[in-house]
Amino acid sequence: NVTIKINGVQISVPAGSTILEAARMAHIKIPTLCFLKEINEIGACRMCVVEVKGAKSLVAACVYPVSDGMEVWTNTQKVLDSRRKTLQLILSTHRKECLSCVRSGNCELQQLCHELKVDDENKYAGEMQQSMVDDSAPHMIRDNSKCILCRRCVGVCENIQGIGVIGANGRGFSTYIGQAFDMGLAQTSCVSCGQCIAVCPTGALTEKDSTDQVFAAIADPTKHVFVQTAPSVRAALGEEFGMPIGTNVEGKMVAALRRLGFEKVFDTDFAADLTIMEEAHEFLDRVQNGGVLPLITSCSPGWVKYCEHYFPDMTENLSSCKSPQQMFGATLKTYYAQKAGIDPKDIVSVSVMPCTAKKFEIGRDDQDAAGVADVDISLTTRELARMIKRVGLDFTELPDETFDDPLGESSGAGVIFGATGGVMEAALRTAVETLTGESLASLDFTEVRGTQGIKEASYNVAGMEIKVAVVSGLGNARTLLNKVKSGEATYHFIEIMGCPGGCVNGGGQPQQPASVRNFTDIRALRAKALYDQDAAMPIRKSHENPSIQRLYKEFLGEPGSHKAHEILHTTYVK
Ligand code: HC0
Repeated sequence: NVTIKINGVQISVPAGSTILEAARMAHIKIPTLCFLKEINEIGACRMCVVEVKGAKSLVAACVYPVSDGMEVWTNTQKVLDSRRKTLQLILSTHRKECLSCVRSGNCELQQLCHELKVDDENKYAGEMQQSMVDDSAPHMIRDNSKCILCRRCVGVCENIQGIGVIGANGRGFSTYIGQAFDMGLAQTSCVSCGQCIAVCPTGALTEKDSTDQVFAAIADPTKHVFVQTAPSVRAALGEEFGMPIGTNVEGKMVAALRRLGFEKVFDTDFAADLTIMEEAHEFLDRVQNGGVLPLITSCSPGWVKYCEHYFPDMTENLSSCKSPQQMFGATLKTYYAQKAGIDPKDIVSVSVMPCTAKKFEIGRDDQDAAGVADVDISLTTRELARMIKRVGLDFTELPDETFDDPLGESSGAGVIFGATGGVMEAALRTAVETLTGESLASLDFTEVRGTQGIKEASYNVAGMEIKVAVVSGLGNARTLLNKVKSGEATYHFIEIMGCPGGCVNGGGQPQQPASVRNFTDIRALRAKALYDQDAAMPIRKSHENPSIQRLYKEFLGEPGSHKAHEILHTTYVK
């Protein structure tokens, strides 16, 4: 440890801490804008400047390490004036559309201006950047007139996802974030993960909003509008209404969707169970009949697109299973439509996902079991929150309600899909019992839990050694797949999720500010909500879900049947 003084108060902190971290330990908040731990540590924006005794100028607290005997001041006039000037200069080129901006209320720039009393927002008014909007991609819009050049999007795309399709173009006043050669984002190998949106402090990056389309469909008397909600939405939606991170709001979410006017409120978790039935069957088939191994999960559309772009020779390893979102839509428009006597063409199938790549996935080829799109509109968690706010529902006061039958029944295995390792654990629960013919003594495969980017485990099942790996974040996927390709590592089964931590940290989830993200593991808190729900459920294995059993009995036959293949499986592009 080293001993330092902050604002005259002595404190002992671990050697190697930055001033920002040391101040946090002393319960002193230093504002930041560009800094995101492990994502963007470039010390560029100068919001976090502090005075250090002996230093010639103000230093950036986010990257400046403490040393023994250091004296720091975080709140002198010089410091406050400097931060205010930084904000005034940012505002001079910022399109201040704050009344209607989608980020109004949780914009980090707005919050800082408020805290630092920047009330002369036009102080340096002058030439503005030319407004450039890129709406070429299926999932998002970038409006550079609201960009503050913090480069958090660039950092997450390059350093975490290892994709790097965006960067700073131009120099000086003309600098802007864009793609090489000014291509549209759609022309690059962007995989639509939306991590850039999740880390953007302002309204520069947003998902393509489909809320008006959903309201219109609900108001159309000729349409039957059904909704499904992904596992991890319930673990994060409450944050939009001021609830603590990691609060499971499943019951209130169902109540809200019903009050919004959806005809039935169903659960993607049901389809997660269905995915397990098909994927476990596919896995055992490949193991027993010499199929391509390792089998790699295919439920994360960002990962699937990444595989097609960057590891095209491994698309044969991908499971042919559609994602649960798509399996749900396919089942809704075939099995359920038949049962309910509704023409699939009159159904509007809406999903609520923690994901922006799901907006891209709904338009992929071979995702139309009933001859029409399996899913018509995919909303993010944030868009659902906007809908709830627009109609004035008092979310926190809603009663807890339950999903509709039969596509609303799920097992604990379906619930944990939303966290990295969850799909693997769910698959193991079913595959191991199928292989051994015996009931598992413990359902908890704790080796594949946790937020580490790469996890490995090996299980002895019926005398066979099964080696598995679980990966989240595409940079980690690249690391692992290169080892698989070189023969350095061998596995039978790999789960890959595009976003670090899995869907709980998806690009469509509520945006937490840097002041929270830098000091809290939001992935772990949201994941815990799902594992707690699983532990408390009476049915925790996909193959024991009675509605799934009925679906096979009445409609699909066996897992892997011809009909199941027609409806629930898909193909990939090389
Ligand atoms: Fe996920 Fe899914 S678990 S990808 O992470 O598999 O988005 O939450 O809905 O489809 O079920 C996201 C989350 C899903 C799908 C499921 C899978």
